[in-house]
Amino acid sequence: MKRINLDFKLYLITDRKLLTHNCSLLTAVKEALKGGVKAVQLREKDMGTRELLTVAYRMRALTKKYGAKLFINDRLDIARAVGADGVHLTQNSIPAHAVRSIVKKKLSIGVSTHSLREAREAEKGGADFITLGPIYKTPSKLKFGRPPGITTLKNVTKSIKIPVFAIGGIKISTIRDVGKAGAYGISMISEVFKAEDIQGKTREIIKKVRESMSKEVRD
Ligand code: 3NM
Repeated sequence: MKRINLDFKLYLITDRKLLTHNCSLLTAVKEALKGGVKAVQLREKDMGTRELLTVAYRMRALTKKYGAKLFINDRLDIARAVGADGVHLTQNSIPAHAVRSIVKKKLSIGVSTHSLREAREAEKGGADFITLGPIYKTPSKLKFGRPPGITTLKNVTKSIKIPVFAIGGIKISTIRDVGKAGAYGISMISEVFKAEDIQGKTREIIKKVRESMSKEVRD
């Protein structure tokens, strides 16, 4: 059976548009890293390629300094150029199996999924982990209708072996519930980036994750 050992439980995703307290994306991520976050996904969908590459290089240097992993949303080319740890694929990206055939074991692959079918497909394609969501209502995903929610999360975590990160509207107050539903970890944007004290908030989230999610590494 496949050995799974991811050394992070909080998967922070960036969105510079959600920063409300007058700080830059890099400063915000630095605060989260100081608060203990160990995995960051650079996801700035509206950024042009050159600007994204520049930000990705800086993000690589910063995450390395704090011993954290860096994933790049969708862009395998940028992930390889900056020496990221992984690429995070969407349902419109090149599929996991095609990325795996290029990168072999050199890069980790995360995949965004929204149903059991997508989760199974990602696992079969060689993904190292998935996000599954939205679990709760979240403004950027309202256009997709009713979220798959906790029921789908339970179903997916029972059915696949790779780690599942719950995403979408996750708050400190709901970490316990997604943990009980079998999530390996959580993925967040606004709970971290909308905080006035990003470092303090990250610490609080990590403490809650430690208290309420399984530490197990599954074989
Ligand atoms: N992907 P917040 S939900 C980027 O369901 C993203 O795949 C989702 O932001 C999915 O933590 C989501 O602020 C938004 O709700 C997560």
